[in-house]
Amino acid sequence: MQTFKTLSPHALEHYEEQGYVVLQGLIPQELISGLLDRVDGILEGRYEALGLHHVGAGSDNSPDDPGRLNRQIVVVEFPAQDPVINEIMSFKALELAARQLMHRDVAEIFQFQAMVKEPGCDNPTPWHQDDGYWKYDHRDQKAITAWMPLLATTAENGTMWLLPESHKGPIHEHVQAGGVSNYRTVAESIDESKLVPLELSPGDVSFHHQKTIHGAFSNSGTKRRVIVASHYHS
Ligand SMILES: O=C(O)CCC(=O)C(=O)O
Repeated sequence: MQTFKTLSPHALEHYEEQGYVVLQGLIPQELISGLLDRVDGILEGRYEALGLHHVGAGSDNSPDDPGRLNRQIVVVEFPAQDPVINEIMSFKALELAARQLMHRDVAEIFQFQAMVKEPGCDNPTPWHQDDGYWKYDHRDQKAITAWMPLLATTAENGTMWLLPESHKGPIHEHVQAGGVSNYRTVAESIDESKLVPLELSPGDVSFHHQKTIHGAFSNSGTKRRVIVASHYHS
């Protein structure tokens, strides 16, 4: 497991230039396996959803909404009442990295989510900027997402793809994805040939900027995709 107090100049520069950076082996494997059991257990009803904000479909605006097939947990209270979710939400190395990447003295977690894409489900995550939802940039606030696979992610199994350097542009206009979805997507089409897949192992963390365009294709592989993400602002 990697521990650190200060990010390397290389990591900081990669984030500044590309709008994201991967830190390998940051989260201990015991916490990863505990979280995987917790996420599956809450979605299957084996564990109680303690004070959780939302458990169920990722987006469920209409019966035609592909977002319905994303099974999701969203927590907006901190500390979280679930002990394992609280452990990742209060994981110090994530907060330290978020602070340094945002160049702020403080990084506060304001949301946690888990998202499952089972093999064969037609449930892409539309291309979006997180700040298309949050609008922190308009208030001169910073925000960052720490995205963490609980199982290995590949280009085939619905990993997240990022558009490098897109954080240097504006907040784009966002519209409802597919016209039926609660998910939002950038209104203009993006150059998919420039997208980069996050092929990561459990324990790795990818941090992305609030303006970096990202999303995911459906899981066309044979292995499950289970990820969690913590969102920090300052
Ligand atoms: O993993 C995904 O499908 C999308 C996650 C996402 O949009 C995020 O963590 O900001």
